[in-house]
Amino acid sequence: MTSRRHFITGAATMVGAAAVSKAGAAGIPEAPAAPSSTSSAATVPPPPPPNGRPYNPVVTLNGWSLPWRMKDGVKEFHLVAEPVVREIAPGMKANLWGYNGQSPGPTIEVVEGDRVRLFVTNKLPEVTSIHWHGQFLPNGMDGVAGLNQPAIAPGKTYVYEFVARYAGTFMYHPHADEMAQIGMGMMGFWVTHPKDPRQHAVDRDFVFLLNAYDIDPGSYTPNVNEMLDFNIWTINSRVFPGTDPMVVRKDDRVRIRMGNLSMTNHPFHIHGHRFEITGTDGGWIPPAARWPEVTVDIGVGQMRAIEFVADAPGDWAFHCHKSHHTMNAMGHEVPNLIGVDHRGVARQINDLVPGYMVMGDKGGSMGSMKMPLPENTLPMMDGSGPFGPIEMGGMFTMIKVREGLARGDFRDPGWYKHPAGTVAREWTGAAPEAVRAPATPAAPGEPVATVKRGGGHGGH
Ligand SMILES: [Cu+2]
Repeated sequence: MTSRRHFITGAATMVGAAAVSKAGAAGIPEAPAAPSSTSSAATVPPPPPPNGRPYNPVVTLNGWSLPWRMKDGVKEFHLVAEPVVREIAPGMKANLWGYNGQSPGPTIEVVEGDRVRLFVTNKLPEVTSIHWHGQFLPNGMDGVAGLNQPAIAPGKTYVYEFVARYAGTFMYHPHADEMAQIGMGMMGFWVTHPKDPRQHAVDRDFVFLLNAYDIDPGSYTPNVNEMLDFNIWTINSRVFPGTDPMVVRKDDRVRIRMGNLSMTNHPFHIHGHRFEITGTDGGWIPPAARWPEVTVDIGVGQMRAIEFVADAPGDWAFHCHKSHHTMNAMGHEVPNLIGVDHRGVARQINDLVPGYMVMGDKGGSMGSMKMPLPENTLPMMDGSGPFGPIEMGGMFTMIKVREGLARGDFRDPGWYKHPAGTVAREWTGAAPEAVRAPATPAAPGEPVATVKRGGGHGGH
């Protein structure tokens, strides 16, 4: 019998995770597929752990947690890297790569001190590997293809094994042909829970990854040679209004853990509350060192855990603060036409192109327009609320705070019913005179619109 010690020593001697032979395949745990069909991306709150040590499970937004098998005290997981179809939002599907039927892959939840064995089967047309971002592990388990192990060839299964040494927030992603594979959606969340479930305890613990794609309007497959100019900004490969809200009970202590595997930073902003940043991918921040914030910038390759008490009932926006990241695929080689009167030009164009519509002269608002779009293309700004168009897309969701929810009830409660007299309203009386800035106003006839051309747009 090969003891675990022998297994690890052997694996390390062979420099990396060992290939599993055909004969040994019977020993591999089954690889559960995402519980929802590929066209659905419902949030699946995980059940309490069926075995192993107890913990408080996390809720993966528009995702799920991977079941495991206990074998001789080892938690065994099976990830299958494979092509998937992900609905980005109703009206758009994308051909992505992911794990076990979904992109991102399922969340892996273990307890501090657990010995974990992860089988990784490659059903992609090219080599892959998995790097366990943030973990302390033997060098040969770190997953950098070529450096720590041979790349996993198509059709092969490798096994990784290590002890989850400390509680915290982690990710996994390929470390082989990363630009293509991460650009195709290969990534997943990893949470190591504390040994003592009372430590870092919260009432609701949400997790999601930030990713981005370059999918041309009318097409289905990301352009993986894109470096910076992505056009679909996603929370777990979903965009608003396809992102599920985070439903919480009033006065719950709430944690949101976010990881960024896109190629730019995302300043995430909460409405109606303030939070403290309590953890990074490096560990927990001591309470005395925590700052109050309403926006947290999540850099490339970083993770942030924020915590707050949800003491304000309502539907609160939670979104990336880069405006173009809360929009869907858009053309942005467009001059600013605000203030430009082009009615005359429109009339002339209409003679040539009936139905031509002037856009942008009063700003970019399009929530009330309905334009024909190419197949498989989402509107730039979308979603409707109780008061009309929300005009958001991309990295936007909501925190819905409600009184009296049952513990573990994550169902969407619908729109918030505002108490009488607490909604901004139209003023119909006489308005007091507005004070103006003392600066000299622009003289009539001076240009007010700035048209910037050329120079690219690499500054995202
Ligand atoms: Cu952003």
